[in-house]
Amino acid sequence: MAFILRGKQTSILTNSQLNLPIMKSIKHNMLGLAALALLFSMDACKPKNVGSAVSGDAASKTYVAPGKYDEYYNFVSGGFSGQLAVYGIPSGRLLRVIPVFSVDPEKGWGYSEETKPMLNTSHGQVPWDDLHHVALSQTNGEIDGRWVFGNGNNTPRVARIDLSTFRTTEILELPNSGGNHSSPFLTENTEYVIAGTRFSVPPDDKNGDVPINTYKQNFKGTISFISVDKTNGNMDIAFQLQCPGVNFDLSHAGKGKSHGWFFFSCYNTEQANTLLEVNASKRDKDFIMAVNWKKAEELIKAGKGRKQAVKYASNRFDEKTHTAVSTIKTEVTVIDVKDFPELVYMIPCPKSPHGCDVDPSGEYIVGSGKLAALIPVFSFDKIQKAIADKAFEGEYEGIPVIKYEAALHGEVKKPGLGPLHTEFDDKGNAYTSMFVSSEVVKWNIKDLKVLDRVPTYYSVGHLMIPGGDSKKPTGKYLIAYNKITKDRFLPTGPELSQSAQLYDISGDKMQLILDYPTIGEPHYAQAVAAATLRDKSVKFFKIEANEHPYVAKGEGQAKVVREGNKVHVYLTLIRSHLTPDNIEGVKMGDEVYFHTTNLEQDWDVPHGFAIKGALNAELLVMPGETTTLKWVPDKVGMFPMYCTDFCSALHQEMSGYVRVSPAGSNVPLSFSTGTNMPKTDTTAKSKVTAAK
Ligand code: K7E
Ligand code: CUA
Repeated sequence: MAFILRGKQTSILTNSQLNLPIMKSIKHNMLGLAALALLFSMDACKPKNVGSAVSGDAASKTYVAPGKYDEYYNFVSGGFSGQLAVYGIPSGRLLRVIPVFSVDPEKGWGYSEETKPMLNTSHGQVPWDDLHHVALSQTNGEIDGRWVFGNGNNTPRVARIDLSTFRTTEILELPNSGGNHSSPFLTENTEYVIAGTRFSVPPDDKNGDVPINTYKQNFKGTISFISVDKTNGNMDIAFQLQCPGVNFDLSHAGKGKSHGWFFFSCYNTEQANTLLEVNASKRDKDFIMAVNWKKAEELIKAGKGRKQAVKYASNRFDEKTHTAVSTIKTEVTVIDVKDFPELVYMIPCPKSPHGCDVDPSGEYIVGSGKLAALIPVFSFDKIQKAIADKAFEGEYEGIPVIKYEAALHGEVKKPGLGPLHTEFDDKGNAYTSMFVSSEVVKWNIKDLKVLDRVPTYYSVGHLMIPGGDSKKPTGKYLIAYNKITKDRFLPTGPELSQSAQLYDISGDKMQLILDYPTIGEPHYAQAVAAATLRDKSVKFFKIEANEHPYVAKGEGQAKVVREGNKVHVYLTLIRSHLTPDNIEGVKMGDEVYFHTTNLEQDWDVPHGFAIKGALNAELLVMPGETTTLKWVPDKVGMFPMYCTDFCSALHQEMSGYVRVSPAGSNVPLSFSTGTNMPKTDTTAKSKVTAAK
């Protein structure tokens, strides 16, 4: 398949455009299926001239000298790793991996008693997820550097990460949802985090035990509006919109003139319940769904919502006790959109749209049909006029469908193959990723002319420009996040790293300046100027403010307390010893809780804690913090424990022992540091004397 398709293009890819020899030998009725399969087979297109893509001054543009800082923090989703990675831009240096939805034994995330509740859901502890999209909080449509939100695509959840600690501080589960892909997307003052379900499912209060092929009757697509407390960021489900059963893919809020509206790309408007690659690819056009959320807010205020019994977890980390609390909530307010006119409209969009992106002015809405050979750009003003004029072509599941031409600003012709996502710069340009033709295409938003195209290596998903989905984009860097790397890095067995590619977009022509591997699978990412965050960074937690119930605020408070078969060890960590470091009197059948407090009051002095045979994890304890490891001894004997983080020249000495005795033994509970010395051994002494 040619790298850049040069043949005639219509609004929908035809089989001949796919130009696949294999097609000739396949039965005609299988053409659609085969075409789609090949269209999305990952290495369908490999650009030529791979080696010559980088020009001479690339190194100086990405070189950040030792000891110097990067210009941007880049928050990159980890996809199936469930985590969030933080990179410095333009160096591409990995600064941090933040555990979000997936357990992380490195830091004890999801293993320590304090963090276990963060991963609680209505299903119990779900220790992993699939994090696709990140959204930095905004004020007046500009990134404000307070929080970054991420979606759990598997078990529908939204996480909030505090950008003063770079830690996940809240996870909210979403009821009535079957996958949370179209999420999280923010309104311009972070009034709401919006989350649309990927899979439509029967609502939680309905009997879900129905035949799968009753999709059309029984399945609904729910969109959650999550309110965000302005002062502390706490999230709550303000209300949900019950929409027709389709798949919601992506979304963006209106901004500026379109503030108050939300736009969602919908696919599977065929409402297929099987073999979606064929059955959900039948219609020439699916929809962008436009939601007047200010109107929805009014309806909720007027009491028009219906209370629905549900079950979902709201998990919050308390910075004072350094402990998460999980609360199961039991009610949401739902509005059925078909019952309220002027709330939701459908705009036809070719074909199986994926990205749904709004330009910085809020006027233009870009729908990227994965199977379309053009990119439609809709006009907010025209949408409003079409609504006023009732320029509808009918309805879909009770929702008015605006005439395509009435909403359309225009189409970008021949952009490339497989458009996915669009970001914007500060000069009125848009940049769209082309998954199938592996390229980034730059085009002008007003006249829709293609201005430039550069190859990606390979199969690009999302793009990212710092501020690129806000009202204030920048115009210096663009990053492409690629699914396939093939020959780009040293081979590492069957699994190769996915990658990011950094482009300089300051000139007319985009220029590739750096490749670097990423963790997990990168989907969306955002970036914020380093100056916005770096001075807010918490350096350590104040020990006097620590309200953990098992804190020891000094070595004098270190102790071991037995409560039945539970043994609570109030253990302190400071360079370079554990207190206590000799513990005896633990017995088989006991549950031991090591409540470890790091007494350091200095930046960058974590201590670790580990004990031999622990079935869960180690801990990494920040200065001033208390964290608990539960340990159930599995045999009688001696168990070394130690600090896992090389904290001083005597780090190797930062260790101790726990003696485990049989159940029913009469070894008394004792604990100490530095005093449990051997009794003077007169026998040994006399032996030495005798030998002389
Ligand atoms: Cu295109 Cu899940 Cu945003 Cu990945 S999604 S690429
Ligand atoms: Cu503390 Cu090593």
